[in-house]
Amino acid sequence: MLLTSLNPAAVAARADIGDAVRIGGTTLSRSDLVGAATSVAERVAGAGRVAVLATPTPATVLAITGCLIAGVPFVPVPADVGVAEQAHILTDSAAQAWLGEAPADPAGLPHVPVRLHARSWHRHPEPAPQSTAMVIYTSGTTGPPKGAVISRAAVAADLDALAQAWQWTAEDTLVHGLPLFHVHGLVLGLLGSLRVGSRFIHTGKPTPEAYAAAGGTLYFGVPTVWSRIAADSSSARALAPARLLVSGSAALPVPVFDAMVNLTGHAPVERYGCTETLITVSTRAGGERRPGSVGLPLPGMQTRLVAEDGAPVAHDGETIGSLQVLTPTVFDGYLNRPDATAAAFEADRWYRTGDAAVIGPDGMHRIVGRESVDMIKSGGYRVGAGEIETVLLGHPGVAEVAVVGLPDRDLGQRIVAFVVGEAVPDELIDYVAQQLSVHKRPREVRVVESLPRNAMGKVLKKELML
Ligand code: MLC
Ligand code: AMP
Repeated sequence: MLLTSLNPAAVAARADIGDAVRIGGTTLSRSDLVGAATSVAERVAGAGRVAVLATPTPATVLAITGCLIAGVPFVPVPADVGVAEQAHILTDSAAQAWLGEAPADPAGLPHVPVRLHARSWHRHPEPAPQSTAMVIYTSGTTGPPKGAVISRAAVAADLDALAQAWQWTAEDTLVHGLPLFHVHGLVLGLLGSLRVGSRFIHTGKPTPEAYAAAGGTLYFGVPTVWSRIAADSSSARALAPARLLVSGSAALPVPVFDAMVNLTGHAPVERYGCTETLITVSTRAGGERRPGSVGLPLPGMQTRLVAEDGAPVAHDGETIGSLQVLTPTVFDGYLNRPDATAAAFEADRWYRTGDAAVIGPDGMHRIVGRESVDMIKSGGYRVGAGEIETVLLGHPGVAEVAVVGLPDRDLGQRIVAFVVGEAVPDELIDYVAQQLSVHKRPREVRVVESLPRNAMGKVLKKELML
């Protein structure tokens, strides 16, 4: 039977093995973590939903852990959030307060600080497995981000499957420097460590030097992080004593995979997933780690490929189809968006990932790319072109706009806006950074005379990507 507890029970059980969390220059022992987070739980118990400004700090870790203990759903808000995106997240989620770090603009909500030195040892009853753990806002192809409602049972099932696939135990020290407002850094990194009982070290920025100095056994990174490490041979060599290096959130380029093998002696494990389903496919610590492949479905999960007309696609290692998954880790729907939730599923409850993939006769999966040009992955961040276009169209100097992701060696894709109008490019980049999250700003704005359109007036984005 699945143990659904997301309390840091595993952490508490290992008081003998010292520190639990190192983040923002502070180390929390196992009793610091459990005592201070339980004290947070006392203060928030009974709240409907709270917002957590997810900066990589002890206050954020304690706020999140406290919510899990109390069974209060939390909404991680991007640390670099802008005004329009924050207003949308707060209104849509109906968060009642900020918990943990103080936002620059609380937007009228009360702020409940976390007391690092408070302690409580009260035992809270375990919340129902089907109850909501968190609501993570994630971009679609159009419109503002949608709140994916993720249950405690989904998180627990995913972490247990990953622990099995990666032979992840309480003896590990997990290191990463990723944001705590998305699945990778938050669910896998932080909540994974709490559930498995491993030490958790957050490096701040995920620089090659910081990864090299951390002395972990298990490292998580997006491909941009691994590619920067591969370009810094002395930092890469310092990772040789680690047990496992894991890449995900975007495709790991084969040359980066090869460079990591050469420099660290480790073939990276690559895994695939999304906010809505958590991680569903991975190569294994004890199995083949094939460059360019994300491996096999995790235990308890199924995948299939379908053609445009819905017909099954052969698992022949060549034919591309739309990837769908059936998994106990799937989300409960988008908050306030029954239309979008319904559109995300087939009638038989398989989730449409929006990714094109190939599956081999041996079951190994290769992700070919996104089906929509309007979903951009830059540095592992998922960014909807429509969201940026809407903001840019609100600027007085912009008459028409099309946002695309162009190939980029460092970031996978870089966000580029093609604009018709009088605006100054740098002003537009800053404008997006103020309104949305800073990481959603275009790297480049190209002012053009006109946008290529078809007879119906629709912008031909593929032409902009040539
Ligand atoms: C960036 N800079 C700019 C700019 N864009 N300056 C001017 N104009 C612009 N348009 C600046 C930055 O502020 C920074 O300055 C410097 O340039 C380098 O920026 P960068 O290239 O963005 O690098 P960095 O900030 O280091 O970010 C790279 C990164 C980051 C990899 C660390 O993208 C990242 O954290 N990605 C992780 C995303 C993630 O976790 N995704 C998981 C989603 S969950 P300065 O001064 O700061 O150096 C998911 C599920 C799954 O996908 O499968 O996991
Ligand atoms: P997000 O919802 O931010 O978690 O982004 C999910 C998307 O990231 C997926 O739908 C894929 O497009 C992409 N993705 C995640 N992991 C991988 C991977 N290993 N290879 C290729 N794409 C990936």
